[in-house]
Amino acid sequence: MTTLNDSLKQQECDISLIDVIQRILSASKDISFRLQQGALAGILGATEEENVQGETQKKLDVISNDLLKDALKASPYVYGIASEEEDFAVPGNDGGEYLVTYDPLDGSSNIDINVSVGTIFSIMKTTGNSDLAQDFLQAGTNQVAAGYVLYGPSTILVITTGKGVSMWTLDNRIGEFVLTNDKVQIPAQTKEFAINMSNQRFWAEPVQAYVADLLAGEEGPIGKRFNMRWVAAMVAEVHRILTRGGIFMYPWDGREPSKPGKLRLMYEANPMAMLVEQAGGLCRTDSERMLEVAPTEIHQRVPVFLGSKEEVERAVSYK
Ligand code: AFP
Repeated sequence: MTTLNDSLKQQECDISLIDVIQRILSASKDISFRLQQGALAGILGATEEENVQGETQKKLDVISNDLLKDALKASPYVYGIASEEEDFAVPGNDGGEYLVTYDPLDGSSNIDINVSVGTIFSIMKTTGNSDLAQDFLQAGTNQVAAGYVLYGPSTILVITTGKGVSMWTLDNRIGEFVLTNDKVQIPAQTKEFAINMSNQRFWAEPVQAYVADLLAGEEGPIGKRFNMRWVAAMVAEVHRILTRGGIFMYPWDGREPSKPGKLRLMYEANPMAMLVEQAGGLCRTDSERMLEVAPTEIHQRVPVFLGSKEEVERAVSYK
């Protein structure tokens, strides 16, 4: 049986990177266990706190964030950490070489209804910038590894170190991730799209026109009937797309207060972009390749169009 460590070594990852990845996974196994316990663990419901985005934090958001932070801070190889649930970058160890960004529990509003959520992570190298917050502001092309752990009917790790994408299923009997797909590929074409249709009236004209063409089906200019799916957790949408193709969109919209999108570049869009590109798909903002966006702040938001190559090309071609 190929172990994850063997696979990472075959991909020429050094010991320090493997250590960082294994620490993320050990925290994720703990998160997976707590999610499975659900109400039995007394963890559901909101805290009184709000995070930096002004959203109500779920208790398990806070617990997951702390589990990951503690695991990573204990690594001699981690120089700094940035999380959706931390207002500012958190220092790690001075001798460390890696920067880790993560969304500890993406889709957390799904927890109380027992629907899939996940942990998304991205790993880069420090540039040596003495200002830690600035050190993080590197384009997604600098990521050395990215992935997510999806907590669904089974717990699945999806990971890339820049040499393709593999999927690993957590075998709870042995507490290890077991390789279940070593060559994840996204089909170039699709008939499935994902977008929060309730925001339709706020979208910009090109997105209005593109989605109208999708809805027009066989009679429209695209000439095929599309199905729609919306789990409301990016991690689950991306997992569906890595499994059978599709397009996922969270575009800019004109709601007030105006934001450039809902999703965050550094710990949602960039790691997903690396996975999607490594699996043969595309991930773009409305104007550029996601991995080439020059970040201006850790909690920056971006519009996202990702998935099957030909469909993403079509979506962003509307002007
Ligand atoms: P939460 O982690 O706050 O639940 O947000 C999840 C998310 O950022 C992303 O995973 C989804 O794609 C998106 O929100 C769903 O947003 P809607 O609220 O528009 O359904």
